[in-house]
Amino acid sequence: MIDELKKEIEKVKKGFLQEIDQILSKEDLKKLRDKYTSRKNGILTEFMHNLKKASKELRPIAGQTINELKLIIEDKFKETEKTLISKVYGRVDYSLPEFDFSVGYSHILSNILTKIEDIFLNSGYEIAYGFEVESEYNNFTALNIPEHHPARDEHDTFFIKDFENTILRTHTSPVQIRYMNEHKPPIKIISPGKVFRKDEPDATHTPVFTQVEGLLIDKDINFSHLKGTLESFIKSFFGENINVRFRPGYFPFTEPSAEVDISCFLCFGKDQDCKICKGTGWLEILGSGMVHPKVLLNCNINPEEYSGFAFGMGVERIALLKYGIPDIRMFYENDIRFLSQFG
Ligand code: 2NM
Repeated sequence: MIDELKKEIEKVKKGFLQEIDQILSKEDLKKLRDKYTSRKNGILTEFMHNLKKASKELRPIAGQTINELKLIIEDKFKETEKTLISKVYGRVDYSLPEFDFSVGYSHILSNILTKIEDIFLNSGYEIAYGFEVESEYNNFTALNIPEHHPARDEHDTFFIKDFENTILRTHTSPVQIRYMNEHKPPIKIISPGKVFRKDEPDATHTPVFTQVEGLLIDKDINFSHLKGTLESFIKSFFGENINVRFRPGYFPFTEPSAEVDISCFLCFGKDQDCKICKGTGWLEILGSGMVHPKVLLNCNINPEEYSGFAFGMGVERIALLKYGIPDIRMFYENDIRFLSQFG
């Protein structure tokens, strides 16, 4: 008797699972629900009715068996209600909120660097890379930076512990030193990359920042080549309407040396309280000069035969000025609300 009931229930269960698998609409699901659970003539209700006819001994176990079926059927209905939509529309539930499919983009500093590189690549320069860990010789000595120059102080430079004469490069000039040692002129390169200085972070300093330096060596290169090259670069990068000014400067590795300013692209020198030029009308953007003969000699280039110019710029500083960004640290905080504005 109980075995018969179990067989019967197993048959109903199998039939139910097959039926509900075919369901593709809410209407059909409701019909199926009525067929099995309707209080008037649902299959489960009928089982319960028949239970009354069972003997006292059999009733509890029969009731339990029917109940188990009821739970299975109810669970399956609940599950089907949830999955019905995705079943009908393929695998996607169009009622769910959309995924955040935002696509990545390159960092603002990468974009600026790429733009700088493209301008020089289009003028026939090659890109040279070197090492972030360098010798004191390549970073300082070869560049005519004297033994007791403050830049060599351990307060300004990261020394590698337990390694003599080993530091993190403070500029990308050692790339040019290596390149000059390995190549004969003509030389026409830029060297972009990370540089390291032991600065306390503030609105305009981070201990790691990005630099691009350039170097051109050939016969009969003079200061007018430097001027023309940098004016042309600046107009390509900032716009044709920008004016350029060269001021005398000093670097141990160039002679003469010049600081390069551009006219303020925000106020054109007309706003005494200008946020970026502070009313001066000019923004310092580059350091430059004719490569010092001693530097050429250190790299086995004859200064009687060859001359050249070099320049350097900070990528973060250019980005700060270009977009009027108040704090250099914002580039590295990786706050999407900031970075996405340049994406
Ligand atoms: C600057 C400014 C002026 C420079 C010099 C050299 C080298 F290796 F050729 F001597 N590389 N870079 C240089 C010159 C860099 O950065 C503000």
